[in-house]
Amino acid sequence: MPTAVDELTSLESTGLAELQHCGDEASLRSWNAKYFGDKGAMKAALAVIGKVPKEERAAYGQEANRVKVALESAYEALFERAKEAAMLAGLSADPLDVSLPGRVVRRGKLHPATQILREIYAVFADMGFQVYRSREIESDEFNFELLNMPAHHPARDMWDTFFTETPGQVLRTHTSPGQIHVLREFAPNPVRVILPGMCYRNEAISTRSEIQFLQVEGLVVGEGVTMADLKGTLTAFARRMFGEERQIRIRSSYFPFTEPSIEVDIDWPKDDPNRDRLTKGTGWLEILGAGMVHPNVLRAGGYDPDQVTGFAFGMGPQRMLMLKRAIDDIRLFWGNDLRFLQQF
Ligand code: FA5
Repeated sequence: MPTAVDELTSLESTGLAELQHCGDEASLRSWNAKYFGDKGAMKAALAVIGKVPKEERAAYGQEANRVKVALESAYEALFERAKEAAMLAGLSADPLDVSLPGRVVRRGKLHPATQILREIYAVFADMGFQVYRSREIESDEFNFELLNMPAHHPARDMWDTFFTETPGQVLRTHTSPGQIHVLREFAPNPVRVILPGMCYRNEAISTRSEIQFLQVEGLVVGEGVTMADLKGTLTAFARRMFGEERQIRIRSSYFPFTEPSIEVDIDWPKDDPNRDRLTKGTGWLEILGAGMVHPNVLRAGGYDPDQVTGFAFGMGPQRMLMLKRAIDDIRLFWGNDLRFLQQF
């Protein structure tokens, strides 16, 4: 009469013999289910260990483990071999020509407007400015009134505005209302921030003006801030942005929220044939408006104009990229023409 251990040994030899007959992956898998599945023979052999007579139990346990490992490793070796054979058969049936050039995966790029914004952030970051974001839908109060432009003020004509269906809510016409948000948040501490973002105006669309465009506002407030600081900051900025060889022109101007006010122009590249058309024959393109923060604006922001002064500016990053790269039409920015975008 065979002992329980003998039965294990014969399980091993039947198992190995059957394995030799498995020619492909499918038959190997069903062999595996037969021996190692939930109701498999090996599982059953391990489950009865408790019923084996005590004196045989240790030997049975040892033998069961040996048989299990032997069957498993024989199976795995054959399975690997079958997989490799299947892959080689597939390759010779459907050959892969490794000498064919691969398909180029084009890398995505940042939009030129984002690239110029980041250049601007880098220059101002070096001068100690923080980036502050504020909303694109503003109240009439923030867009105009708190910036020293009451309802009747003729200066409102400079910004032909898109109104929303909610009374008193407008698409901001410039980033300047952000000044009030910053002042109210920082008062009474010193301020040195830039505020980038999208602005909207009901403009006659042209090569230099869009109805939707970016601005970067700047605001510095503290004790003893002067016009000289403003000119120094803007000149240093323009030198880094455009290089030493480009010319900067500062003109006096008017904004209700600054006093005095200035505008800054940069000379269009002299060798560009579009120079006259884009600069209306002047050779200059305006990039920003600026000035010393009006006392009424400081008051609206919670500061005492007898204690602190400040300067502010609002620049057009798209105009700056036009000047840097002689781009002849601002409409190219949002036109989604890849032939334009891929050049950056
Ligand atoms: C203003 O918007 C003022 N808020 C600027 C300012 C800020 C003055 C703080 C004083 C203190 P202006 O409308 O000139 O000013 O616009 C400023 C800049 O935004 C322009 O120089 C130009 O570069 C850009 N810009 C204005 N309108 C457009 C437009 N329609 N399309 C593209 N860029 C524009």
